[in-house]
Amino acid sequence: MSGRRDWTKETLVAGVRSGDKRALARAITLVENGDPLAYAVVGDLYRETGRAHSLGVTGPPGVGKSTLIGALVHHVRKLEETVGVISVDPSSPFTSGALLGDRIRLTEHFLDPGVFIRSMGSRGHLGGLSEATLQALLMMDAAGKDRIFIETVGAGQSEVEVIGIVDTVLLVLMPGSGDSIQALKAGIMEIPDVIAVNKMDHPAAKTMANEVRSILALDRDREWKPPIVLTEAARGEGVADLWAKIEQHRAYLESSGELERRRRENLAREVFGVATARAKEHLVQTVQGNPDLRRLLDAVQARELDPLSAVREILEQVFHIPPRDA
Ligand SMILES: Nc1nc2c(ncn2[C@@H]2O[C@H](COP(=O)(O)OP(=O)(O)O)[C@@H](O)[C@H]2O)c(=O)[nH]1
Ligand SMILES: [Mg+2]
Repeated sequence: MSGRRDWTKETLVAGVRSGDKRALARAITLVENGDPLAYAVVGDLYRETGRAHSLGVTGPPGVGKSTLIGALVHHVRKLEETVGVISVDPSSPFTSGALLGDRIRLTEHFLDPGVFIRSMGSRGHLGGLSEATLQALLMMDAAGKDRIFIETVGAGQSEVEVIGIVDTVLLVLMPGSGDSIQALKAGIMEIPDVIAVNKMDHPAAKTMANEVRSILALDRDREWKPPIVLTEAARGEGVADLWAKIEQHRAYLESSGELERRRRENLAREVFGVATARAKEHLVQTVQGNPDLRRLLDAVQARELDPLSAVREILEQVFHIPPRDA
């Protein structure tokens, strides 16, 4: 028997639609490689998406995000819902071969047909990591997963962008993650929808929770008050409570109309983001490949042409954008 199977758009679409793990895995690999076939598959399936609830799980390294996701998957499976997990944490990919202690909770789910777990590499995507992650999310959605969890390390621009595609944002902290507290306080970090203070077995956990509570209290006119839940992910403590809060947020999103508003905003941001990245790529390549345009840059360097005149000329030639001034 041949191990390889030649997928076509039709077999991929049908496979993803039926929830076939191999088709889903293949489709996501194609997305990661920027293969046009992947975009055709997403294009075919897109109308069937929008059913899944997506949860972004963010926070500093080591707070217990992966462990907590494992515990949440366990909990959700008991409720007979299906789950897709996407990890965009390059430092701790979920691999089926991993034997490290903190991955055991997830590896127990690798054989469960109701769970699909996937790491996303941060290889060069024009539209950034969020582009590939969104495509993967859409395919898991089309594959019928009820819940999609996305793990990101809460630092850096690309992680912020990735978190920008989900419905509900869960921030995970632990006693001692003072940087995140500062970031929340300074307004650098968007207020998440739900906060878990993990490692509640640590003596300083309650103090930490109180500190977060006092920061959130400053923000009185927010309609949705982000709940704070103490958890011990490694033992599953507080996980049912955390899930109840995530569910409350989802219900709030639906009843308030916020879900539609948020998705519209997220998708528009994504479309503009990817379009901007593509336009930039086109600009760079066109200028590099065109001696006349390159000469404009030389002329700027030689002080024969001012920078904005060069801009005007380049935009006109590359994008047919007419000069602004009459
Ligand atoms: N004491 C304690 N350790 C935990 C808890 N949750 C996770 N850990 C441990 O913290 C470490 C980091 O966990 P991990 O899930 O990989 O964190 P991530 O980097 O945020 O994904 C691992 O050694 C976990 O076993 C907890 O509730 N209590
Ligand atoms: Mg992790």
